[in-house]
This record gives sequence, structure tokens and C-alpha cells, in this order.
Amino acid sequence: MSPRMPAAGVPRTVKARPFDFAFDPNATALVMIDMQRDFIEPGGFGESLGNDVGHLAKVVGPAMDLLAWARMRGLLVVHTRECHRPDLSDCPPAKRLRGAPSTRIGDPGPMGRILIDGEPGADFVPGLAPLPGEVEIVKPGKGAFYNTTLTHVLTSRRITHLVFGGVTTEVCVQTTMREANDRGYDCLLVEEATGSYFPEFRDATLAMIRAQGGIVGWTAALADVVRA
Ligand code: TIU
Repeated sequence: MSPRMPAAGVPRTVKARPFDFAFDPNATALVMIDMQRDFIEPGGFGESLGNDVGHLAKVVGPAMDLLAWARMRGLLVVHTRECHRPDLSDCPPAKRLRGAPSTRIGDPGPMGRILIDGEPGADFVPGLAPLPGEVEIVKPGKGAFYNTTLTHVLTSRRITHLVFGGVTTEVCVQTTMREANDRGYDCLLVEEATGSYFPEFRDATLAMIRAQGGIVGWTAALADVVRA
């Protein structure tokens, strides 16, 4: 389904790469991907996969700044969480059984059952929880469009442009940006507000998004976004 025509509003321009990103705040949403304790704090899903979660701590401050900017500008704000139902009925065995993690999805951990909705680990990190009226999308996959109501949320509000932050850059952020790009949205990823367990993957993802004339979208520095 294609986005509908935008509502009229005052256009804004962000200095971005590969070129300026123009958007109408009335037709733009911030999509903050998976800023959850399970990915960012020790003892959760990310660490169970063998990752050094310390790499993601530095994303929290810039993500909070980006969120504050979006709220101040009146953008629609969408927060996503990757997690599964307690009975694991929405978790494919291929996802749960892959590799040799220290604990699997659904197993008990220090923040409750790993990556299960309703457990402390699946909640947002402090400072990045939705406010009343903001949209929360609970997703079973890496992409935020798969098996969720996100398409309906965006089309019903006539959103055409998406600004992204969140973790991890090359997994859930990039997957969602590619899904959105194929659905006709113009997508901007805010560089300081995204991070990976592998800094080189973050940098490579930013580069591949804006390569080939913005084949997936744009990237911009947080300072240039908040100036818009
Ligand atoms: N493992 C990893 O890098 N990421 C995920 O599993 N999910 C998200 O990126 N949210």
C-alpha cells in the first residue's frame, strides 16, 4: 500500500547525506526502534547472543534528544519493541533455536524471561518510554512492518516521511528502513541516535543506506536534525 498525499504543513529541510532531506512535520513520524533493556543492558537478549552491550549505551542520550525534538516539533512518534508472547506462539523455532546462545528466547534471566512481552527486559530503557498518545508497535521480527499494524498507523495519519533512531543499526533499524523504502516512504536515519554491537557494521550500514543516490534513504547528524 502506498502512503497517501501529505497534509499541508510548513516544509523543513535537514542537511543530510547524500543530499538535503525535505519533509513536512505534519506528514512525518519518528520511528524509534527497540530501545529496550534486552538489547542495551547486561543480562538480556543481546548479551545472551554473545554481544558486548556496552556499545549501545552511548545511543541512549542522543536518542532521548531526538525524541525530545520530535515531540517539540509535533511529529507522530512511534516506538517499537521486539519481543514475543509468553507462549512463544509468535516466535519461529528457527529464531529460538539458532546458534548456541547462553540463554534462549523465553528462558529466565536477570530481567525476567528473555525477549518476552511484559517482562522487565522487554521494556524500554529509562527515558525512552512512550508518552500517552504515542504509538507503540510490538513486533515479532526484525522489521517493524512484519506482522504488525504499522502500515495502518502510518497510512491512516497520512505519513509519507520517516525519521529513524534506535538499535541495532544493521539488524532491526536497517530491516525496517528497507521495508519502509519499498513501501514508498522517504527515510532518514539519525547517525548518533543509532548503534550496533559492531561499530564497523553501524558505519557500513550508514554508508550503504545513502550510497547510490540514497538507495535506501538519507542519514544526517543529530545537530542538523534538531536545527531543522
Ligand atoms: N541482535 C541484534 O543485533 N539485534 C536484534 O536482534 N534486534 C534488533 O536489532 N532490535
